[in-house]
Amino acid sequence: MLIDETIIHTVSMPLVAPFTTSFGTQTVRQALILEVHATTANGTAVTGWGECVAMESPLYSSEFLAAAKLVITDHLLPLLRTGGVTAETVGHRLRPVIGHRMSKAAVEMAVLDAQLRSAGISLASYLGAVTDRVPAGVSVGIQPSVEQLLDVVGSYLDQGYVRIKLKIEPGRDIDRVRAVRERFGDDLLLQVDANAAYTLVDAPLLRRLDEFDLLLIEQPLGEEDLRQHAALARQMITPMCLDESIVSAEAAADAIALGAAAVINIKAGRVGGYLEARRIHDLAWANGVAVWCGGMLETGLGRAANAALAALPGFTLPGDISGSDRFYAKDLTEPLVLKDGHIDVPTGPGLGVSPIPEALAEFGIDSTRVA
Ligand code: SMG
Ligand code: MG
Repeated sequence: MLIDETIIHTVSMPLVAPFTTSFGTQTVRQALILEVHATTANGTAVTGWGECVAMESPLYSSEFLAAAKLVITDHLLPLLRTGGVTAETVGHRLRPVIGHRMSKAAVEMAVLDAQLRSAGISLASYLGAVTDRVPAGVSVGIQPSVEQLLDVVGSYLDQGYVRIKLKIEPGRDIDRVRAVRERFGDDLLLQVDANAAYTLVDAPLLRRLDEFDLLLIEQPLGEEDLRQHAALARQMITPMCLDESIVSAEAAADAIALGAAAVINIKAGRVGGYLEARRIHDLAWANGVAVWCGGMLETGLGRAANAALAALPGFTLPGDISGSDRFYAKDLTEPLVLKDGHIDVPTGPGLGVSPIPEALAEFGIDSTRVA
């Protein structure tokens, strides 16, 4: 496939409610949407879509939207300009650029989508999906009060979500978890995510979470603190899960070897693409480490791709794969809908969904053409 041109759309999508984590509050999701126009070996024109999960500010990780756009335009797309490109070789072609995995993931996603659309294969079957629907968990932001938290959790449970993830931070942790456990009972699948808000000095505090029978604790310590996560894991009963720290299959291998991760949150964007995400799935599977699919407030494009990934056999825990309406009153694509606590895995070629032109026009704030 030859890439003819790429259009980088910046979209700004209002959230249905503010989303607060230990690093800040978001009311709008700005995202980069890549539209790749290519020509296949037999001369057919094909379009592929990719989504970059970088946030507006470098708070979740070092990557951020403005830098991602620059890297994609000036450093990644030029590496794909000469000769034919396949999805399987994009990662290798982009290797000279260090880091910038979210940007690389978006480019690979668009090429993969184009390739699969032209071949008439769904992303799910390409990746090796073994199920046609995936259980949906929901990530609940830090709420102003315990009462509000209980209301919000209750309404998600009423909608049918099968697992609740509570965002926590120092001062809004033990009491929040206790209140949710007491109100909704011992059968509720419950886990917490700290987004790196603690240090190893907090081990005695974090150990108090053990009494609440959580599925896991996600990324309590810093991105680079693999060894410290291993030390904390030895002091806790609650299974240790890593998110921010797992930036590649190599990082996953190190984390597993060190005993820093009993569970891994896989996000294709964070690790450089869906192919690396599948490699981490395979590695974890072979090591008896459970994985689940994380979320980055994706539009329908990334959400559809995540549902395909989560349909692989090693994804034994419910993911942060909520319905489109958990974040957006109106999605960029046809919405993904929660049905009986599950999200259907798209079956159409490629991602199986595309941006609706009117929605792209409505939410788009910039379009840059890169030849
Ligand atoms: O897409 O459902 C979603 C969001 C899930 O909590 C979520 N993501 O650390 O796992 C995480 C966060 C990262 C984004 S927070 C702005
Ligand atoms: Mg997380």
